[in-house]
Amino acid sequence: MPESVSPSPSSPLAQADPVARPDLVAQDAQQAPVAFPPGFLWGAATSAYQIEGAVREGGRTPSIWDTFSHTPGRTAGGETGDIAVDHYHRYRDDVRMMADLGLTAYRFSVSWSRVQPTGRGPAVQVGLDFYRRLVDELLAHGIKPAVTLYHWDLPQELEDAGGWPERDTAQRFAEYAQIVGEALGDRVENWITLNEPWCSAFLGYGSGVHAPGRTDPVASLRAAHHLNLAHGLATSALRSAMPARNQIAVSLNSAVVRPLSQDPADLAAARRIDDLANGVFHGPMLHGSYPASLLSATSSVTDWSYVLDGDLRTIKAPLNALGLNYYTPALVSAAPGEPKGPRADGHGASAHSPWPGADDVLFHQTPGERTEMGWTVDPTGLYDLITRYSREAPGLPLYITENGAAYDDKPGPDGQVHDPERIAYLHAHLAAVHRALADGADVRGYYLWSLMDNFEWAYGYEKRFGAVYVDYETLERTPKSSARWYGEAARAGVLPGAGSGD
Ligand code: IFM
Repeated sequence: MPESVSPSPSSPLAQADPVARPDLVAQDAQQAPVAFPPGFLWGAATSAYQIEGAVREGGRTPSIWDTFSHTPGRTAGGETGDIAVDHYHRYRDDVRMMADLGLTAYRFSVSWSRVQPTGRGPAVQVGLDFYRRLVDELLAHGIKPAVTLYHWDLPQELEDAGGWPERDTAQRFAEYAQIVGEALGDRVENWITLNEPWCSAFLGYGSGVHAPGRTDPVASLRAAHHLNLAHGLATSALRSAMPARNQIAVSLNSAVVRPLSQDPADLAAARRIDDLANGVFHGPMLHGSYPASLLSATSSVTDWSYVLDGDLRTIKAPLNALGLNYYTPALVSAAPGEPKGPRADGHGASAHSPWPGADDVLFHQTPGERTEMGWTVDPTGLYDLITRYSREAPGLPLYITENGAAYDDKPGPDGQVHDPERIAYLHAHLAAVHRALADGADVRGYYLWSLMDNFEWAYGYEKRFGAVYVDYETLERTPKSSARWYGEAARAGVLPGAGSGD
């Protein structure tokens, strides 16, 4: 690796560096009201393959998720995103619903193969027109759009050419970013290059529970590097294609990794997972280097020779903001000599690990209440994550670009969907955001995952993350009580009590 390699200053155990906001602290101390700063964005998020459907319309070609979901045994019940929740045809009603609820922001992703079917060459205008219309509709309803360029749906043609383990895919992504930036940059200010590149690299090419379903640890690390490179190249391409006022960010599912004990072996295990979950992305993106501890821990897997001269400078292209996606913390310990096998790391069962070079780390279930995903509800993790990145990237505004919970929601006898657990979840996590704000963090907005129930990847439609219930027979949308509760918060900029709204 030609460029200098220095350890990332991150530590999973480090403390915040607050510049306290007495106005917000005082409100917390009195227990009410929990008020957010003016201009704070109250959004919801979705992604193209999870909601659009219309997979064969307008010249769109298959992405890796079309191929994967159509492969027997890959998704629960063999479910696919062919129809999803038909947002492609219903987007006008969906936008009106968001406006009626009171949302001020909406984060969606662009389907690469709808815009550039072969993953290279000229754009298909029909594909771009769909997103132009969607953005116009959002703006007409006073909702601020945030565009994610890549939420896991690589055009299949690019996977056939080698996918993310191949360097050329990063160049192709920059070309695609330029196309979308030119098409939407005049009306969309908030941009996100990649969503959760950890999942693309390590679930897609390591454990294989996500598309394209490959299980090769070397490929997963190559993919991680080329996703980083794609982010850096795309950031520069977007800057050249769009007005300077636009904000460019990336959404990381940065893990909150906690050691089971203070035993040095457990601390080292936590460090290893922290490097593979976080440092592998924020190291080069924020600091221009891969953590030295990551390079040494993975040296038996790869020599990192695919990191070429100049790559780290490219990847460190300046950002305007950082997106954090948070669901649950990870609890780990050392397990020397532990045989390889399926792991309870919260990312699906596979005989193959998504953690290259960390086969001797054990994941434990954190105690406490759990969601339908089996993920422990722990809002302190969100506070820790925000304060960590406030220190890790001082001066960089933060957005919570995903946070939410799946529950087994069903309409009650009154036809309404009552989801008090989700209200409690949202209340607790927004209160954690508020506490971080009061302690000096610069959080500019929160996007609930997800606007409506949708295709939850390998879990098919069985996990419902939506604030809006979708009847999968009729595709009718019914706002759950959490949607009304969240809309009330958005309108007032103040959290209603967790007990209200239901
Ligand atoms: O549904 C996903 C989303 O696509 C990415 N982040 C996590 C969500 C819940 O699993």
